[in-house]
Amino acid sequence: MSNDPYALAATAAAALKSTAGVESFDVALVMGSGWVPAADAIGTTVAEIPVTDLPGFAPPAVAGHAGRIRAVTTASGRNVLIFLGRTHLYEGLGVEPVVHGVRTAIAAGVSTVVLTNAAGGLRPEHQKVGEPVLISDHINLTGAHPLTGARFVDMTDTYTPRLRDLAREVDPSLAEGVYVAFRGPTYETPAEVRMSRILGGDMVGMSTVLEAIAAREGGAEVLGLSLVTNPGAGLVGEPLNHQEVLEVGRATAARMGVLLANVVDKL
Ligand code: 8IG
Repeated sequence: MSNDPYALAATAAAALKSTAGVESFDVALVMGSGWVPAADAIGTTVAEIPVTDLPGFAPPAVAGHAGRIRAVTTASGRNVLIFLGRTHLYEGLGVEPVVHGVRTAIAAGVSTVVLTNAAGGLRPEHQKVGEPVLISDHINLTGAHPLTGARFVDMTDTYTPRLRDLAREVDPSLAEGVYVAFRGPTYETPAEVRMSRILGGDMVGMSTVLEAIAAREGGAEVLGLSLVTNPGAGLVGEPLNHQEVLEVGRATAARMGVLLANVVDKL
């Protein structure tokens, strides 16, 4: 097996296309914590493959992250890859497994990558738990980066304005915000939450930014959506817990599914 991550992604993409019997894919959706139940609304399942059947993917490590890739055809005839779960930097496997799904999707033909996550809200005064927020930009505080060498990729419009406009056509109530990514796996301290607000952040999470960078490097457009499942640590009294994240996901799955299906239809 090659130790070139792009060659590994090309190998995984070839296996994925032949297993699914699909010649090329158009769109990839990465379903974060809380978003997996929304996947059923996107279209008709053509195939579902455990990630571990393909080269380069780490087995799932988090409850609510199923570790499967679903190939779906939408009503409008688009071929969609849905990643039911993702690999996180905090799993300790390094940055390459984190972005392997996005690179595989791009190698399989994808030109639009929709990244979803569950996140802490830094603006509880106007972010309700269970509300989706469009990611307008990000701040990468993970201390990691998927690119090495002189790869001076422009990051001005990482979260493509055209796709955000389109998402707002589907749901005019969508707010936008800046996603601040930490490595995790701990949630932030209250001081780190205050810092993130001062830096201009609106949500905090442990995913998405490295995948967005890899997608931009690969020439794909990115749409990002955070499901706010808790206020950032210290902003309200309660300590944070992962079960609540999954419950918010289950409670909002229908709305998130309709939102994603309608967005994908308009792409
Ligand atoms: I859900 O408050 C979820 N994921 N870093 N902070 C970070 N990640 C999160 C949070 C949070 N809530």
